[in-house]
Amino acid sequence: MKNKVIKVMKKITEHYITDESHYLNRRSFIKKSARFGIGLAAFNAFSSSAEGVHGGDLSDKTILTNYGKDLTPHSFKEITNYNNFYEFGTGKRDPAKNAHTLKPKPWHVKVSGECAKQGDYDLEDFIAPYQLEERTYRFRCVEAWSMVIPWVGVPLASVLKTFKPTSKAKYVVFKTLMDKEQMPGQKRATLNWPYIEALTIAEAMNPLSFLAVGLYGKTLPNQNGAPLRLVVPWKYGFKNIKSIVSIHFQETMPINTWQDQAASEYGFYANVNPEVDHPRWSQARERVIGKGSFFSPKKRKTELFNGYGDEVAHLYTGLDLVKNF
Ligand SMILES: Nc1nc2c(c(=O)[nH]1)N[C@H]1C(S)=C(S)[C@@H](COP(=O)(O)O)O[C@H]1N2
Ligand SMILES: [Mo]
Repeated sequence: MKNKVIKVMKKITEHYITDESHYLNRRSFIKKSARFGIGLAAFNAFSSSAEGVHGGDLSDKTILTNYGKDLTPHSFKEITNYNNFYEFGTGKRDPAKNAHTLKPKPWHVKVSGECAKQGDYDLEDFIAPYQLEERTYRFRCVEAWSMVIPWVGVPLASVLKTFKPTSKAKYVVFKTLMDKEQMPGQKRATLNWPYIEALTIAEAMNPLSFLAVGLYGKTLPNQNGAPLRLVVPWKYGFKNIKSIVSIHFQETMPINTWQDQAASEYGFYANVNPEVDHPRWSQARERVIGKGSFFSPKKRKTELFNGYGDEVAHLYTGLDLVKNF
């Protein structure tokens, strides 16, 4: 089955890729994917329906903000049918098809480590104190595709401050649910489960950092990381960890899941940067999902920090962004 898929992919690749370096990158991508059984998904762009599990209306409780007011969001259908969520399979359509087994309610978040207010919180209580905001952010996956997504959620900083991190809290580590019944993809060792991501405390406290509980005015569909996921729009998509059950403050830099998988390819920072290529994807340009045609997809130039440099560049003064990719 896998071999068959790869053959088809090669054919598509030849039509799809005009640029030679892209073509070579794709080929090595395909080879590597065959070895690791990951990633071919970038080609499954042509979704039809599958609304996915989509919950309650949040619009009454949500204020609009100016974040992204000049951006045009992708459609709900695009945002919920072209996903990366390996706990439900490695294809872009798999999460929409499979994530119905996730039970986002009730949901608990454990807060631990270097903070005064450790505890086990019911998600309702965890989010209730904060004003929900709608923020439209650009979203950029390291696979060189992008979307625009209207999130609903709360600033991460507001939430983290209430737990009173100590002076030793230099990093915030997030974990996804570990449950093979709810997340059947965890039965296979595709990644080292549970999925882990982290930010420096300064990154986490940046006003752009966001904890999303919804999109398009409704609670998050399971495939987008229900009921709680991280949104850090200046970083590659893999930093945006889904279905969070644990927030842990610590002094040392952790190894995030994709770094653990391939440290030469995925770093800790993962800031969007057109000048630092991934071994398999040139980052100079990005394919805008759903725009243009199959043979001539719409592309745009990648922006440093995904266009959010005014807000976040100061976090990295003096840091070599080539070494610290
Ligand atoms: N737990 C978990 N979180 C995850 C992933 C995953 O496989 N598991 N994939 C990441 C990647 S690579 C991307 S691009 C985004 C995709 O988010 P979206 O499907 O909502 O667009 O989720 C990120 N968060
Ligand atoms: Mo991604």
